[in-house]
Amino acid sequence: MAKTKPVINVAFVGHVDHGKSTTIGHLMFKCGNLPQQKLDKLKAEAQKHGKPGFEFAYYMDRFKEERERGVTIDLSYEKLITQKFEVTIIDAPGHRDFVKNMITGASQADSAFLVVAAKEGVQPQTKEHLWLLKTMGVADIAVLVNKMDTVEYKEDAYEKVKKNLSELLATAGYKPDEMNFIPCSGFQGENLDKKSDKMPWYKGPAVLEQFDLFKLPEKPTELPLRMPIQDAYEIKGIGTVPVGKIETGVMKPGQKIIVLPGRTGRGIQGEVKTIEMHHEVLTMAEPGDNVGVNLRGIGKKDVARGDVICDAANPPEVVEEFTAQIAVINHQTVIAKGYTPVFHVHTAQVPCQFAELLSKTSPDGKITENPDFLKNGDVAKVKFKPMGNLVLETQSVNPHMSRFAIRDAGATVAAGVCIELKGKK
Ligand SMILES: Nc1nc2c(ncn2[C@@H]2O[C@H](COP(=O)(O)OP(=O)(O)OP(=O)(O)O)[C@@H](O)[C@H]2O)c(=O)[nH]1
Ligand SMILES: [Mg+2]
Repeated sequence: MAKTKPVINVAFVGHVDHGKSTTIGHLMFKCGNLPQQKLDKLKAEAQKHGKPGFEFAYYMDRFKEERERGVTIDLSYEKLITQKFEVTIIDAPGHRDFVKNMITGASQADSAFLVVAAKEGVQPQTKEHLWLLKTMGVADIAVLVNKMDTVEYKEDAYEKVKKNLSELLATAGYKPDEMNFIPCSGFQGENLDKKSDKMPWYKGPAVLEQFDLFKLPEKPTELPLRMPIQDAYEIKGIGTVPVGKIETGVMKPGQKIIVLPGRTGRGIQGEVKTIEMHHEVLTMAEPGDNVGVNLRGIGKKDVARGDVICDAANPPEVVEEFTAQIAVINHQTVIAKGYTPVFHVHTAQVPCQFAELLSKTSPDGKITENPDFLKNGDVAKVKFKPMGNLVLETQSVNPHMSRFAIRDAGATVAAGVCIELKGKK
């Protein structure tokens, strides 16, 4: 079936418990995608687990452990048709233990809602997620000031959060003046599908309207096919089905592809058999499409999260070493040569060593060549050596495949972009 509306991927991110899943679930209910009967069942289940109030979140939190604990652990996806778009909503976990899943979600997003609870305001993962959005190239974001019911829908509470967030957004390089800050109550259902009469002081869009205000993402169709694999399923009667978002290029049935780095590090050749999105068969998929593909010649053991499906005629290199520009966001002490944290690149997670510190600019503007160490606030040029097989491209060749986040001991230490690389022989 042909697609009727342009597709955008919108992630909900932000600190744990600020109401991302609840807001999505309630919006789905308002839009008729979650029937009353099913909601009643979810409500009963939430009661049973001693989690009253989690019924809307349960719509997105589908795993047993997520429901028992009342936290989102992995990403979940939901389709919503708006006036302008076919939206894939990506519900990300806020808990700090699951930031790596949030990064995968951010790597798939075109736009995002940063969700902040009105009373709690800016919290650690509000900041961390914002930096990660920036790193993963999500330029178009709106803020949801949620749980407005807990502050009696008062304008001054909203203004306070807006002010704090604006400062944070500006430091991360966003333009808060050009962004929407939407007050809502995900739980009470205020300002979700239509403007709330509880907040007459608010003149901006409701959440549903904001989807249509996001910019239609550019589609880099002229670049070669790159589809980072988010997961690979084995489906009875069909075979191996990798799923993920197409970053660049187009994919068509019959196309020759190579999956890189693959298990061997040298890639594995195959051919696209069929492409599906939301259970519909596509004759062509484009950048931004979140698809499942059946590949001829490729089995479940050949592919995993972090591999990239590439145009066989124009494959990227598996990286021997690379130079990148990084910003150090959050490190306990100092970073020196030899440090080997985990790099999150598209959907891949590979340890890379800081092989050479080439130069740095400190927050005061001072430039140091060959510095001995890096610390928070420094922007640096560094040569890295991957400790495994990794596909990455330079910003000039393919910006969509050039960004990464560096994580260590459960925190995002730095973020960066690849500017030069040397491939493996
Ligand atoms: N009062 C009030 N409570 C809310 C609102 N939105 C969510 N909650 C409650 O906040 C708790 C957490 O909601 P979730 O939707 O699971 O939060 P989340 O941001 O998805 O959490 P993680 O995915 O684990 O990061 C639940 O008890 C919800 O009922 C709201 O608008 N008002
Ligand atoms: Mg959640």
